[in-house]
Amino acid sequence: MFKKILIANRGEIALRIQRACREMGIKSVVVYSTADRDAKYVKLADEAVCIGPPPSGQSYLNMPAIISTAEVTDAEAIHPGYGFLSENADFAERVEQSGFTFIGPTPDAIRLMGDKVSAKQAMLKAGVPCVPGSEGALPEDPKEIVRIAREIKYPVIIKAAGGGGGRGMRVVHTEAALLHAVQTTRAEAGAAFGNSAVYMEKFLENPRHVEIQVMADQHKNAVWLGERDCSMQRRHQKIIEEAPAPGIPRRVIERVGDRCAAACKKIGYRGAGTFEFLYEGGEFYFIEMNTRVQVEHPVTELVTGIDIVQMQIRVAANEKLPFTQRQIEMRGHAIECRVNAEDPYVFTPSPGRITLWHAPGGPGVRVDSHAYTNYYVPPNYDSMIGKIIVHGDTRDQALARMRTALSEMVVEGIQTNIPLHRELMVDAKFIEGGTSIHYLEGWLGQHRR
Ligand code: MV4
Repeated sequence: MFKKILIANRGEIALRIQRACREMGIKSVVVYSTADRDAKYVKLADEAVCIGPPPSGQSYLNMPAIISTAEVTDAEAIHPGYGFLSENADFAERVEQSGFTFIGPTPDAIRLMGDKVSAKQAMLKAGVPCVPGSEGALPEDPKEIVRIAREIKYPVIIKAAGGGGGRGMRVVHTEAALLHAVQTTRAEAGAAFGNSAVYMEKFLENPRHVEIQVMADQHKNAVWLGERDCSMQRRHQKIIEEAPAPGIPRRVIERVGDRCAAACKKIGYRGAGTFEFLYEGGEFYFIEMNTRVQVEHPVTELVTGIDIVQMQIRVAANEKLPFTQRQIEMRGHAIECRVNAEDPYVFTPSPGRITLWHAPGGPGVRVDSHAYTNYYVPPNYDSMIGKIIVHGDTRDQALARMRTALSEMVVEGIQTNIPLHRELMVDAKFIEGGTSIHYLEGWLGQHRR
């Protein structure tokens, strides 16, 4: 096992990784920007090295600064967390070429999944159900493009191969609008991602977003750790996630989960990963794969009892997965609310000094946050300052525990989205379960103030 790991991230996930290291007897090095110098996890780290000014480009995205910090501190491995460099294949490659272990998949696997066209082709080949669409990237010939759309039937969606996470997409309802949409999406994709390849899919009008967590070692073992429903989102930012996904028959999930694990084996995947699906009309349709640990991983940890971050470290150190698929048991229900420093209804960021922070507790309540009373939320990064995660024997118990937790939570000095969470936890449709990816935006329109 590693003796020392460098954490190339900030905020709650830096603290989360640090906790995993400490529990495993591994020393941790954190790198930080001057905006994060007072963060608690920086003080708690075995070693902390300032790598630059607040802008991410000069700190958390600065590959030479991070790799040279690993060199001078004698770290053996680098955990990239989520966001920043976590899905950057060139970074993973440079980490390994410098003699360190990248805690994540191989650069090849990151690259395969980073290109959404090659990702979909690989998944189709591995037997994972995908959204009906073009075979690979769209050709140049306008007649061919029109033919493909007629075959798929309108509405269709044009997506950039280099996009993902909601960037570079355009919905097309009629043949009249098709070629212009393809041209515009191509041009935007070329400018934004340096790759103007686009592909076409049937546009699913009212799906849920359900994802499968996988974990693979370097000894040809791969398992899936259940699903998460992440449909409650606004502008591609998830705010509530839960496991299991309400109302989906177990056999349907098991079939797709087994496909995901088999696909991991087939492509030689290692580490943690997430297969993103749209779920509509009782069917799963693969859209993208994320090759990192995700913000919402704790809901899976609470229902499986498996520490995903520790497992990432173990498989990176070449250990075998300590369980088989049959040994994985899902118990109860977990819900996560992301706490953002923002106006709860207008969503403008609300950085600044937290004058009072009181986190909830009690049975089945977990809070993952680097915040505390007197913590200053810097304006330079994502507005998420923590997560409240609850577990219960049933979804009803989890909901009740989340309501209780939210009622205890106190954050003063800045605005947060906690009032929004309190309202959603008593919303009849959310309580019923199974709302689509469009529900929250519709709800916000109805509850405008
Ligand atoms: C789609 C779709 C409907 N049909 N693909 C948006 C993010 C990216 N990961 C894929 N996305 C979508 N792809 C087809 N064929 C609708 C979305 C989508 C979405 C997906 C997941 C979560 C939130 C979303 C919000 C808007 C659109």
